Amino acid sequence: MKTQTDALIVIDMQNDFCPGGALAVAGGDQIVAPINVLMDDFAAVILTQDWHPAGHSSFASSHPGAEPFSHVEMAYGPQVLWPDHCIQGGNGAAFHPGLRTDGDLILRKGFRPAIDSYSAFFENDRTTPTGLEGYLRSRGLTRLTMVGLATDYCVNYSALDAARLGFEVKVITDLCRAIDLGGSLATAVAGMKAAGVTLA
Ligand code: VGL
Ligand code: ZN
Repeated sequence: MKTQTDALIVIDMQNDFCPGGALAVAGGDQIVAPINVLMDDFAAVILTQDWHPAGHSSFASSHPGAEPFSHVEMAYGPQVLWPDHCIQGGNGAAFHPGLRTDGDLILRKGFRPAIDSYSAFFENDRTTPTGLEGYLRSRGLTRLTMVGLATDYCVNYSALDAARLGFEVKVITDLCRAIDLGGSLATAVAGMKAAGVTLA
């Protein structure tokens, strides 16, 4: 029986994060089929979608002379500069064509031009809310299982914020894939463990 307090949060399973995409995560497409199966086990399924306007401030192309994967200091703190990805309405922003999208909620994030949003809960200033916390609380969903892309960025930030907000959080690492930029995967795993996130 499905537990009415359990939600599955499927993070950023979009074309641009899969092989062939603008910010491809190795093996990103391999987790589509098992995630589809896992959806059947949950009372609530939430999908997130990275959703940037063209010229977004997290794109290296918006910073003259900057290379993709370099770092800059934004008003809200350090920010990695990414290749242009997940442009609103484009094919790169679309979900992987094999992914089930019959979940309960599709939450878009990263749509404010001046601020990136890795987490499904807060933008990268760690204070501007996306509204997901309110949705979960008003439905009584207190136990969250997270899967998707990428382990060390959007999954990691979402898990840390959820733990900080008092949700019970599990990340199924087999159903995530990482970008792993300069040791970011090891840092993310250690950080999630320290925050009390269960890694399964
Ligand atoms: C992500 C980098 C930039 C992610 C999104 O989904 O992990 N990473 N935008
Ligand atoms: Zn993004």
